[in-house]
Amino acid sequence: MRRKLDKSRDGTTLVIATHNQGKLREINELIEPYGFAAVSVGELGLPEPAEDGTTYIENARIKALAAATASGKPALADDSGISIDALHGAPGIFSARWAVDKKFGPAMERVEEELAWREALTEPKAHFVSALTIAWPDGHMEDFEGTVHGTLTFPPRGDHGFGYDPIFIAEGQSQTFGEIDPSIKNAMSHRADAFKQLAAVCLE
Ligand code: ITT
Repeated sequence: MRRKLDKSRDGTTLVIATHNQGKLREINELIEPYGFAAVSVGELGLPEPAEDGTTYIENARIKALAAATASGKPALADDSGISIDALHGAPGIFSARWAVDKKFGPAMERVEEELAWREALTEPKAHFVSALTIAWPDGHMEDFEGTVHGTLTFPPRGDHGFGYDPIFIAEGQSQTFGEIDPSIKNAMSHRADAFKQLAAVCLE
């Protein structure tokens, strides 16, 4: 049975199981119109579980369940990444790990180098994926996965967003996710796609 968030039972605060401030900002904007306020696992002082799943959904479930169990409240986690066709889907679930010390300048340079080495730098196709999981303290979980397709561009452009946003141009756009207004990204992104599905099932 699918489960909705019920404000009378669950309250109006949703624990967001991320330590990534960019994601937190975007998720906050997505849940706010539904009357929920976010509190992050960082603010609650909860530890980061090991993300040793082999899929986005497995990792989102690990993060959401750990946060729901530790806080006693429903928790929402996002596991996401970018897959590049010419790199056979890499970095994929390892997108965060390509950013050694959380530095995305070198991670985007690595993407460019790997594409150059394969002579695949002409409008390389890529897509972002976001898996969103809501977990309740009793262990019930609901999962959703969203995608946005586009192409990569080098050098990186724009200061908005986070992570790989400065090299990604979504289909139908001419500016990178780093350049466009954040509200436009947040209406068409992989995270927005997953959230639309989540809202249809779990929110009023
Ligand atoms: P949490 O696990 O604490 O949520 P994280 O940054 O480690 O934070 P992930 O393990 O899900 O998150 O790694 C996802 C990486 O994929 C993230 O670090 C970004 O580099 C990239 N990514 C995901 N969504 C993105 C987006 O909307 N724009 C740019 N890069 C994104």
